[in-house]
Amino acid sequence: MQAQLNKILEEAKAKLSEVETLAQTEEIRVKVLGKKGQLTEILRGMGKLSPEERKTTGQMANKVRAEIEGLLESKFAEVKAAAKAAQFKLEKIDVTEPGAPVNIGVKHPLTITMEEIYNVFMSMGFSIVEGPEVETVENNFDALNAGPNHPARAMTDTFYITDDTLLRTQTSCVQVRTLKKQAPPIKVISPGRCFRCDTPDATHSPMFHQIEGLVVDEGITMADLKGTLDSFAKQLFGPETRTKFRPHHFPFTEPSAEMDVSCFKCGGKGCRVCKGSGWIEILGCGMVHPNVLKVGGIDTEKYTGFALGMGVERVAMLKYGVEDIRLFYENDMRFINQFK
Ligand code: 2U9
Repeated sequence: MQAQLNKILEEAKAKLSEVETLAQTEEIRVKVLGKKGQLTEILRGMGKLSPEERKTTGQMANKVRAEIEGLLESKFAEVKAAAKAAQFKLEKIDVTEPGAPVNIGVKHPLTITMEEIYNVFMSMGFSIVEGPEVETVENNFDALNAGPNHPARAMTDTFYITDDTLLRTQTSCVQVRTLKKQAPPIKVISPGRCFRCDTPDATHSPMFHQIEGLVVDEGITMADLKGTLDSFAKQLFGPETRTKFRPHHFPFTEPSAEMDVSCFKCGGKGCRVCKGSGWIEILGCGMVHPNVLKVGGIDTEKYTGFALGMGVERVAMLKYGVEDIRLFYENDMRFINQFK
C-alpha cells in the first residue's frame, strides 16, 4: 500500500509538471483527491489493515495528500496567473496610439449661401418663416394674383398632385400664410425648396432653393425696398457693391423690378462672370400688389409693403464660380469639400 502511495505521488508530480490549463489541473485533482480518487480509495481501504500498519500507512497517506494538495494549490495559482496574463495581452489597449480620424463633414455650399443670406436679413430685423412644400393652388397662384390663365399654372410648368394641390413653385406661399395669420408689421424671409417641371441642364433643375422676403407696414415705400436691398447687396458682396433696379413684371408686385449688382469679380469693368456687362442680375422685387395684401385682409389704404425673391443656387453659382447647377445635388464629396 505504501508503494501504491508513492506511485500516486510520483504520477501526480509528473502530470502536474506538464499541465498548462485550469481544466487539466482540475482533472488531476479529481483523479487523485475526488470522491472516487486514487488516494480516497486507499484511505477507504485502510479499515482492513492491522492497527500497526494502519498507523504507518495512515501517516504516509496524510503526508502524500498534503504534498499533492500543496502541489495542486501552486499549480492552480500558476495556471490562473498565466490565463490572466494571456487575457491582458489579448485585451491590451495602447492608450498612446493616435485615435482613428473622425470625418466631421462640411456644410453644403447651398447651406453656406443660405446662412450668409439669413445673417444679413436677420441683422436687419427680419425673422425666418417656413412652410410646407406641398401647397394649395390657392396659396401658390390665386393669392399671388396669378389668375387662372397665368402661364406658370400650366401642367407643363408645375408639378400638380391633385387639381387643388401642387409642389410649390416659389416660397411666396409661405408669406401668403403669414399674411393670412399675422397682422402688420410683417418683416419675414422664407427660405426653402421649390419645384418646377424643368428638364435639368447647366442652369435648370426641377428642384431648387429660394429665399423670399416680405415687409408690410404703414408708410413702406419703394425707398425702403431700395435701401434694404442695396444694404443687403453690400453686406453679401462687399461694401463697394453698387446696385441698379430695372423695371420688370411680376403678378404679385406692382411696380416690379430686377436688381443687378456691380460685378464682384471685376468691380464693373467687365469680365467672364458678368459676361462683359459689369452687372449681375441677383434678385426680383417690387411693391406688394394690393390684391395680394387683400388676401390677408390687410387695409390697403393704411398698409403697403415690398417683397423680394432670389434663387439660392444662382447666388451660390455666381459667388463660387460653379458652372453647372447639377453639381449641387450629386453629393460628390470632391465638390462639396471645396467649400470648407
Ligand atoms: C407675397 C407677395 C409678394 C416675392 C417676389 C420675386 C419678386 C422674384 C424670382 C427670383 C428668381 C423667383 O427664384 S426665382 O425664379 N422671384 O423675382 N419674388 S418679388 O414676392 C412676393 C412674395 C410673397 C405675399
